[in-house]
Amino acid sequence: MSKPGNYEAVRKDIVKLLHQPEYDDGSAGPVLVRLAWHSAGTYDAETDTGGSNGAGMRYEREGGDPANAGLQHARVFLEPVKAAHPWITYADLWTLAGCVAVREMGGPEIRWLPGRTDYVDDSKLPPRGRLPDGSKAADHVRAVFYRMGFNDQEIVALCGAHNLGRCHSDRSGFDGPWVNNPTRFSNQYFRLLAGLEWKLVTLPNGVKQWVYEDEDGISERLMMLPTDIALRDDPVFCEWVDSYAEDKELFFEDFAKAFAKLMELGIRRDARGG
Ligand code: DDH
Repeated sequence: MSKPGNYEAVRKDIVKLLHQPEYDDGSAGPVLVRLAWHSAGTYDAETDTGGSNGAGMRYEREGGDPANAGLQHARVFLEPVKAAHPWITYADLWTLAGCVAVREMGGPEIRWLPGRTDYVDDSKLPPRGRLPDGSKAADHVRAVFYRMGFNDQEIVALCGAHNLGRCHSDRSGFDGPWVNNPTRFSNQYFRLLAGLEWKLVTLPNGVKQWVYEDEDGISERLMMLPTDIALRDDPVFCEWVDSYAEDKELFFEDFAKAFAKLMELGIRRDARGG
């Protein structure tokens, strides 16, 4: 067991578990990033409810939200780390793991602070349905992220996380990765979103998503959600899609800031950081 407060030791153990040859594209990284985001993304600024405090996904009420399907894999990956460092809260562990995973997959360093509690405050519990629905349009995306306190630029930066990982037909119903190398953090998602011709298809399960077909009509395995395409087609969002497609450094900088802000939603610390 490490000494309480030794977050460096926790970081090291998170790095060690990222390599998972039997899982998805060989990395636990993407699903850990999604766990961190979904733990925080329930925040509502107006009522100060939701957010990563409380690690509510441990319980059916939040963990069983269909939007969180598949995130049990991420929680299971982290159990040995929790066992080795029992002093860290789940809320801190999940958010830290997301930040460490981004960095280890080649992304920016994200400023992360400890201090989240696992105490579940019933008055702060988010209702289901606060996380975004991939089948919807730009107005839905704005409603969800404005509720958390983000602006249009931050929304686009955050959605650049879809450079990582994939959709699973048995989780969300959508299917496939956004980019060719889904375990390497880059601005490829924006370059493909802005640069390729996307075609709307209906999957056998009835779910609609966009796919890329090359000149010979051969369908590549790359995909976009309707909410991803909405970023390309919205007059304000698309300016940022283009900027991030052109400038990887700018994207990394803006992503790091916005993700750090996401991890802090609803978190308050006293002067000693407690
Ligand atoms: Fe996402 N995301 N996401 N996403 N997301 C999915 C996977 C991943 C939406 C829907 C989906 C963000 C924003 C949105 C990641 C990170 C982030 C899947 C597939 C769906 C559906 C799930 C599955 O089948 O396993 C929608 C809608 C939005 C939106 O903004 C409108 C943001 C902001 C982030 C972030 O991290 C900041 C990651 C990583 C994945 C890949 C997970 C995996 O298992 O691989």
